[in-house]
Amino acid sequence: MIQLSILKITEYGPWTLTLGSDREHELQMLQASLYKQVQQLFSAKNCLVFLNRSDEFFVVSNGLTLEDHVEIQKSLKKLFKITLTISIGYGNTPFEANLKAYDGKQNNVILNEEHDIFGFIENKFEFNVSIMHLDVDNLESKRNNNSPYEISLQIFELYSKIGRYFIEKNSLTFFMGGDNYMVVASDDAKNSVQNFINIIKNDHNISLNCGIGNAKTSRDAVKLATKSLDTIREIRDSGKQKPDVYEL
Ligand SMILES: Nc1nc2c(ncn2[C@@H]2O[C@H](COP(=O)(O)OP(=O)(O)OP(=O)(O)O)[C@@H](O)[C@H]2O)c(=O)[nH]1
Ligand SMILES: [Mg+2]
Repeated sequence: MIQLSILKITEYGPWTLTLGSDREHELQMLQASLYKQVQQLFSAKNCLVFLNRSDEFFVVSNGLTLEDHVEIQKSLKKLFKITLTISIGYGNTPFEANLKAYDGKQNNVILNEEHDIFGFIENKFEFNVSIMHLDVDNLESKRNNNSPYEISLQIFELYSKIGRYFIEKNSLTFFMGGDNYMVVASDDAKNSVQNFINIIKNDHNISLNCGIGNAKTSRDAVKLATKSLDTIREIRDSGKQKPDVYEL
């Protein structure tokens, strides 16, 4: 079982209009500092935040109680003019947890009215999470023949392919910057990642490496996924035949 918390800026659209049209720089600075604070508050509680769109964040919040969420809301309220709405859900797969959180918000299932928290929390289950850290093998070599902008375009096209493939496996993909992607993965996703890597290699001539981490909390799972990825690099750099996938 996995628990997911989705944070979204409350009534952001109408609020942005109040800044007038010379607002884009202000919005970019606000979004960057908001992301920093949200990551800081949740990582202190052993979670990792995935930046979805800049006004929305997904957190694998295994182990966090309603009280933890209230505490984070109080901290954010002190720091920012805007406020956030939180929807919490759980499920057997990451995508199901996302649907449950969405359902809680749509149907106005209130967990804490004062702090804008909706959805469902259940502590009777055992919570686990699997993270797949995918990274392009030797992206640096592509720079010889491609300009920065062209590489970026390829990276975003790949993001879309990873997202589309793994939503079919009830999993959620996030772009982490550079050539890094993380999939909050179901068992089905983990079992099919080698097949996905083969498809991308054959169709697009891009080699991917995938480190997998499993743990109770998302921060631990991400740590293990990145460690797995680094292990693939170490095997490769020692001159041995590298695996495409490594799991801890
Ligand atoms: N989010 C995130 N970004 C990273 C990480 N490591 C590297 N990056 C980013 O990814 C870019 C590419 O770095 P690498 O993937 O190490 O370069 P590479 O040439 O592909 O080398 P290999 O992946 O070892 O084959 C860097 O410039 C960083 O922007 C990481 O752990 N997390
Ligand atoms: Mg790389």
